[in-house]
Amino acid sequence: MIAARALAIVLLLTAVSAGCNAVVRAFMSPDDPPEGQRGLSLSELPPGALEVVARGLEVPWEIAFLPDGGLLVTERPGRLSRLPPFESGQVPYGPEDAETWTIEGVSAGGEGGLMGLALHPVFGSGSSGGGARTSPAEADEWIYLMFTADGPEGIRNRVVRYRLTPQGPVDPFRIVEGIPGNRFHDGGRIEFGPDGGLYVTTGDAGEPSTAQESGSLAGKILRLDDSGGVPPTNPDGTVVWSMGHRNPQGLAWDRDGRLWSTEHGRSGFQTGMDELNLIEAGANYGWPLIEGDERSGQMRPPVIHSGGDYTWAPGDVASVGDRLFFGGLRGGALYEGVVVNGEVSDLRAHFASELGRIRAVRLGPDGLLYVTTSNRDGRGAVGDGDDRILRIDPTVFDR
Ligand SMILES: [Ca+2]
Repeated sequence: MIAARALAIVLLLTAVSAGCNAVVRAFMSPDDPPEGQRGLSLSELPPGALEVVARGLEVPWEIAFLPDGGLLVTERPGRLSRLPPFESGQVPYGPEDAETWTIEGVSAGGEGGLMGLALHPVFGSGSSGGGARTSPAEADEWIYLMFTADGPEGIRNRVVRYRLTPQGPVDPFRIVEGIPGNRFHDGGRIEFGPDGGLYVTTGDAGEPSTAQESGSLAGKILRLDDSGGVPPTNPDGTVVWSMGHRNPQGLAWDRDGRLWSTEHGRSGFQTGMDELNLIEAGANYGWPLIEGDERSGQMRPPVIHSGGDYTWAPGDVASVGDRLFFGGLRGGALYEGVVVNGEVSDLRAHFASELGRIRAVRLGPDGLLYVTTSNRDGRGAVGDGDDRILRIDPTVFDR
């Protein structure tokens, strides 16, 4: 590992003299996973365990499953596409098989653009849900997108609700806007929790101190109702659910209902310290005051982190049984950890350096795990068919 780091530094210094773009490329190449964490490789999978669902995409950032078995996918440049249901063994879908809509107002640059996607919990049910949390009848058509927009105040991120009709998304309604944005650290994941709240991750937008400002929407995890209001059970009477985040990229609830979030640690000439956090209402996750195992006051350290010599640069996270799976962008792997009582053990890195950068990770209603590659985001090596949506039978990971 030390030799690998030394080599990386030599490559980096070589790249510095070769120009800025080369610096990024050398710096983003994946390291080998730490000793003892290497998981499965593609050659170990039984036939048919991994299938390519779609190819020829450009930075697919998030996917969602439609009631008819089809898929929605966002691409960061600003496109939303709908794919028909995928039959096992069929030819992968290409862009020509998708219905695609350009999302008005998206400004794509750096890490920003069209990012998160979520369906209302009653989407496609033909009802408003009933019970204590009734929604308007049209809620069964509501989808939500998070994207970067450029306006008079500069680059900002927003979450917009639409009605998804056969003709595409219509009636945009901004439910939260003015979230600080930048070429780096735009957060972007949105997800409805089991409590019906809409959770939103926001990055520090390159200004670390804002993560510690309770009045700023930067460096937070937000919780909203389905129209952008403040749920009465939020900790401080605002949309802020937790603070002190640098660039949280994933959200998932485990089978006990606990919320987990992946988060990028420091970058630049220092790397690593990427985090998997257990999110609790009103808690402070420390950025930029503490990282790794450091402690200070009531600030929460991550449950696990990558260490200072290895980088996950995590994408989204998904809960499958007693496992958490999360994607690695720079790490170039699908990570799997075992969850017991809020602790994570036995972390493994599957398919290390075999698929490239992995961003979206979702458990499908069919019990299969869907992931997207992100090799066309300017930081990866573009492989055959990239970017792709893949699905994997998670029982291959049973130990
Ligand atoms: Ca932290």
